[in-house]
Amino acid sequence: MVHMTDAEKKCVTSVWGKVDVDSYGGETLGTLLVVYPWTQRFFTSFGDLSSPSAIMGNDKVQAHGKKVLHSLGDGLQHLDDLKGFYAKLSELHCDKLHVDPENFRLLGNVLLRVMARHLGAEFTPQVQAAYQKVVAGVANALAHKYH
Ligand code: HEG
Repeated sequence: MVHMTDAEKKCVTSVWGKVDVDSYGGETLGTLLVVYPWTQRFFTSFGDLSSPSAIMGNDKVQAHGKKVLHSLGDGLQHLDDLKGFYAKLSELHCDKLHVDPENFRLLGNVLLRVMARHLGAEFTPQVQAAYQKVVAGVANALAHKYH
């Protein structure tokens, strides 16, 4: 469980209102695949991932990034029970997808950089601190069912 003050939770919710989930989602997943190329192995069915521009312009990457970021956004309503909220997804990523949980942490940190790039001065250290807790909590929850 993540330990967040009420002020941090409010901050997270209000800043999320400024996030363009559809567009940051694709940018986040695309950046993950470019910066940490070994993560591409999970997406071999997505077609052309042969260069940064191919990856960033790949419709399946964009669509999947959206899905992932919407799921993370839904998790913001369950900060007191992230493990419960992500239990089924954790099982899926472990048993069916075999995604190394380290990748959840990488994706969380890429998301923070994408948010910083778009939100500029609004992404204060305080906001970043609150979101750092969120992405760590989500990554822990997604790793929770691994065995
Ligand atoms: Mg995962 C599927 C959420 C990180 C690889 N991911 C999914 C799905 C969701 C999701 C909601 C669809 C599940 C379904 O079809 O029922 N993923 C999710 C979150 C996060 C995450 C919330 C982290 C915050 N995923 C993640 C990472 C990788 C990955 C880091 C690999 C580097 N996810 C992955 C793959 C699939 C999903 C390969 C199946 C994609 C497909 O074939 O459609």
